[in-house]
Amino acid sequence: MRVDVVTIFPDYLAPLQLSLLGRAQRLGLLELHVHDLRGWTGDRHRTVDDTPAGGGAGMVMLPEPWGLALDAVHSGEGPEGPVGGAPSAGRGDEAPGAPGEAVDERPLLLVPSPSGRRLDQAMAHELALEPRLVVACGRYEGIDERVLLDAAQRYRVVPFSLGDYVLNGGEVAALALVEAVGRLLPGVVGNPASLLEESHEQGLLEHPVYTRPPRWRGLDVPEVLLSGHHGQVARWRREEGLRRTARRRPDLLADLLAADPGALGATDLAVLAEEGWTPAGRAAPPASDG
Ligand code: JDH
Repeated sequence: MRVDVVTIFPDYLAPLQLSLLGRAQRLGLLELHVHDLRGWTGDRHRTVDDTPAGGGAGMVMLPEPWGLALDAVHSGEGPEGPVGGAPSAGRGDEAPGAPGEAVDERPLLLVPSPSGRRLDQAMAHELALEPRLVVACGRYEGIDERVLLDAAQRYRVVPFSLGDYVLNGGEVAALALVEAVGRLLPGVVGNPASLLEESHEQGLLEHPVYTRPPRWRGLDVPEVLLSGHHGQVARWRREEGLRRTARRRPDLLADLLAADPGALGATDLAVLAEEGWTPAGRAAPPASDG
């Protein structure tokens, strides 16, 4: 997969050279290009912002540098010309769509925005199937809206949000997106089976984890984990994941049942009832001693 990121703070993306994603790039599994938007300015001060139309506080990013940047990146260029191999829409060997159905080959343009669609694991999986992603990181009060309207002629434009809190710009969201998508690319994570066991893949939070020593500061590793009974370990983990989800993220349980009404068995529901969670979302009646 090729990913291009356009930002006024290219150094913000430097951590993507570390660890797993750095290795993925050295192996050629991920090709990442980070571009400085100011390379597409024409004035002495390399201006990228101006006052908002209609007035108000803050500044808005100018359309002209963004228009030039997205044109150039679309054709595989940086501010100084070509970078990497010329991007194709794909490898040319993708499975075709339904006969007669047009396949939209425009690359995705992902735009971090406080008002975008919330990034989740399902979206990360969809993005991991793409041959090419472009991420446009805004700052200040955001990018002039006409940039996204114009870009829609050559890109599939997808505004996305990291979550319901305010950031100063799109760079942290770009980092999170590239990491979440990059680790799903074939060969990036050593054991692909481990990906499927993760939190947000099963629709539940994960069980707690422990290592050595078996007793630390008076705290013991749960005995079942030292028992060697794989079946009991699996049951304990499922139960702990369910309890955590009921306590911390009951919204995930509702989503899980909406997507798959059979996802929770009778044993699961009994555990959840102990935590005060019932399928209708109503609190279970308090345990009585009568
Ligand atoms: C991209 C600029 C800063 C902050 C709205 C309305 C003041 C506008 N999950 C996420 N949170 N924030 C972002 C994100 C923030 C960004 C940019 C993404 C580009 N910013 C910014 C707040 C507003 N706010 C009220 N006004 C008085 C502005 C821009 C994000 C993601 N992904």
